Amino acid sequence: MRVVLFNPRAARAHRRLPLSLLMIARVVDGPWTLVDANIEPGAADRLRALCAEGRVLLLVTVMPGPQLRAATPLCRELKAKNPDLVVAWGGYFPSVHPECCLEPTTVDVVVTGQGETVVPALVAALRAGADPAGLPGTVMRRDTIIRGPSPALAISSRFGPVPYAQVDMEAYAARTFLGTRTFNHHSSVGCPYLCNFCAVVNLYAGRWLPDPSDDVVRAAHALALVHGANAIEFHDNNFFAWERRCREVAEGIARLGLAWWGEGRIDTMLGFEGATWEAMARSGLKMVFYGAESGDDAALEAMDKGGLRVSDTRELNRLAARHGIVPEFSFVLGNAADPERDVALSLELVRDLKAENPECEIILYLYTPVPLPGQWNEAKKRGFSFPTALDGWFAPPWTDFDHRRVESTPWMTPALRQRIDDFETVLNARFPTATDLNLTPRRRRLVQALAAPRWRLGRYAAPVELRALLRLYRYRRPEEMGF
Ligand code: B12
Repeated sequence: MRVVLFNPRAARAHRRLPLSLLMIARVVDGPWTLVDANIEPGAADRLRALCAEGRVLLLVTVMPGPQLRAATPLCRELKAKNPDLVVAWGGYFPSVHPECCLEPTTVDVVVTGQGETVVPALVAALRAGADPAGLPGTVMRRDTIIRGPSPALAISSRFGPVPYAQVDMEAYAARTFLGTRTFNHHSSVGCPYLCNFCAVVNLYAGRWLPDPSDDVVRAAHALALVHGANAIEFHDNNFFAWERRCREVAEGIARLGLAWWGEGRIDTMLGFEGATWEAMARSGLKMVFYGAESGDDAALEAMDKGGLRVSDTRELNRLAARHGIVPEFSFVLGNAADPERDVALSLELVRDLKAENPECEIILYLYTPVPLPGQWNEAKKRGFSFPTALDGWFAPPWTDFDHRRVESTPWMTPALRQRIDDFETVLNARFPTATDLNLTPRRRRLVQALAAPRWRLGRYAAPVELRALLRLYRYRRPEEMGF
């Protein structure tokens, strides 16, 4: 049985190594073929031809949103044309909504969580002609839904290095604000926290297994010295969860002259020693993405942020500025208990953060339910539910649901959403993100000057002139360019 790995096209043009699949490729016994619709214009046709050769196991990675919309009709078409084709989906969407994916015309197997621990047994069972239903980490539909037990997580680097030699690395060398040849890496599995708005908890339930620092340093060396990387984005859910590893990695990569980026927790990094911050700054760490989430302590508590306080966010902002490492603060606005208060206090916090450190980056999301105790219970109580069939995800409001930009919860009103949008437009114009490469210095100065009076006076309502200018300049928000 031939193994074909497919990365459906994501929303925006992005050149990032499809690590979800490359990590799995390491455990496939025998040859495999990768088809990546994000870099290959004729990807769907190549996939059609490969599947037509017969006896194919098609492994598809699916994120909510555009990848789901691209993968669903294509898998239906491929399965209709090739009756012996076995389609397995994994990744965030199927892991959170497995039953919804298991439509016999579309998907045969859902793999939940870390794929490396599941795929060897799945391939072996299919090659032996055995029924894989009930295998650890799988969900399948028979007369009922059969869910295998959860396999233990495994340290990812134990499965070997990412198979760079078998992909067109030039196609993935991306120009970003970090460098002209940016590659992505992923050096841990899961996240040790249980924030109740984050889909990572659905997959990993508070478990976190980091690759040893030597393996991370080795991967960075390969990217820099063999593939010419001058920047690395660490896409780990929580790269900075363990101080000693951060320091060892920073020291190990310092001589490579890389610029790098990663995601971390405010409270963890506030506890790091000064020497660790200095080592990270020396090694080229340029920016860290943090979940600030809210300017309201009550909302942070309701989100299970593990004791994070608003004052921590303020302190981290100052600490990071002292070390010259830009903090990128992400907010998840629209908490169930009191969305008005949450939004008001959060926008106030954004103003303060900008006043203290104008270089800090701000990302505003709206709360999007994930099935976890907490706000989800509140959402359900108020009549919220997910579609139960795949097609349900392709009609409004679900089409934009997972972009976390639409008012999807019963308590988020269009007026409040508009207020956030207006504020964000003025914020973007007054402090355009450093990550947007489209914006020339002249244009940057112009939008800033135009937005300055509104920002100073706190007049955010209907900033039509700023919206028009940002649209004209095709302004890209940080989360669109950041990773
Ligand atoms: C890189 C990235 C992107 C990239 C592209 C990713 C791609 N697949 O091509 C871009 C920038 C395009 C992107 C966009 C979005 N993203 Co994104 N993204 C990530 C990020 C940072 C890393 C993904 C990654 O490569 N991980 C590394 C690999 C090794 O891990 P993995 O993907 O989990 O894969 C493992 C398992 O899931 C499983 N697996 C995965 N696929 C498959 C397939 C099979 C067949 C099997 C067996 C197993 C399997 O095995 C893999 C190896 O262990 C994650 C956060 C994270 N750290 O994971 C968010 C994340 C996946 N993104 C997320 C979201 C919400 C989005 C957006 C929808 C929203 C937005 N506002 O940007 C958009 C739209 C995407 C789209 N559909 O077009 C959420 C998903 C949450 C959810 N509710 O499901 C995440 C988890 C971030 C978060 N913490 O909220 N993203």
